[in-house]
Amino acid sequence: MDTKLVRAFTKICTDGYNQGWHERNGGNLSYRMKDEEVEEIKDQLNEEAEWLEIGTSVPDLKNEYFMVTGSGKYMRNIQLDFEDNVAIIRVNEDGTKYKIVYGLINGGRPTSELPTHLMNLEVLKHRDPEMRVVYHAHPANTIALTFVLPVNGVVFTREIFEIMTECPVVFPQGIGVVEWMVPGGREIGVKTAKIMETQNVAVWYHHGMFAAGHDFDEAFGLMHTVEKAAEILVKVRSMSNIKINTIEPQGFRDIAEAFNVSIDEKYLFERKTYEIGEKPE
Ligand code: 2HA
Ligand code: ZN
Repeated sequence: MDTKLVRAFTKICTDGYNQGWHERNGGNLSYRMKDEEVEEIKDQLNEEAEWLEIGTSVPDLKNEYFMVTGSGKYMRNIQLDFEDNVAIIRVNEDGTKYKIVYGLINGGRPTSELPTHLMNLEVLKHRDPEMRVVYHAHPANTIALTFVLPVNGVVFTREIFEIMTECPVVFPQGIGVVEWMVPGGREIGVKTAKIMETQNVAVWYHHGMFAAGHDFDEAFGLMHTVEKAAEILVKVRSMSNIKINTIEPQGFRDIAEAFNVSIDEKYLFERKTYEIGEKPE
């Protein structure tokens, strides 16, 4: 299969691998397909495939088609063999089952994080029908921060916002966090989808990150921006736990006005010192 969508899906997988975010089979990707994209390849889809349990229910995604990476598959191999590593699935009439209508030609199942991907895509569709991409990766600096920052989305967001001026412009809604949990099931999917009701990025403690977007560029760009800021914060904290200069709360209000974005005041708490990871009063 060689369509514009296949090429764009493949590119983000390769780009993420080249960033070092996809060791072995780490990370996964899903995309809610447009009607015209399904139409384009309709004659290649096997609608006779068996129905399988999703493990959760996503009624508002009924009958829709998704392009998803395969469980245990390596992101670095997608550019070599798309049909072996990626699936197109269709969700059934009540949103509890799916069937593999294309791909995974040598067997296998969609990503182990399928419940999280579909629950996120459902919530994102409610927010904005054109939000179509959910991307999961294991970027090292973001994961490193989860060992030194409290499990607190406000603190995590403020630290990342302060470290690079671009951050509150790119994701003014901030970052949601999920405490360490066993991955792959419904429970972690529910927590992540709750975050995606209002935010585009969720950090899983000691595991990785989920980023959402209208398209692959947006989801990749968001992951890249958070991870770049996390890298700088790791460097700063490696030198000292105290910042002697930083962006002050009023600076963020000025950014919000200049770039016409809305930054929640909860992120703009006053701090007594510039100790990294300090919690608000
Ligand atoms: O695909 O990243 O979270 C492997 C994972 C599971
Ligand atoms: Zn993972």
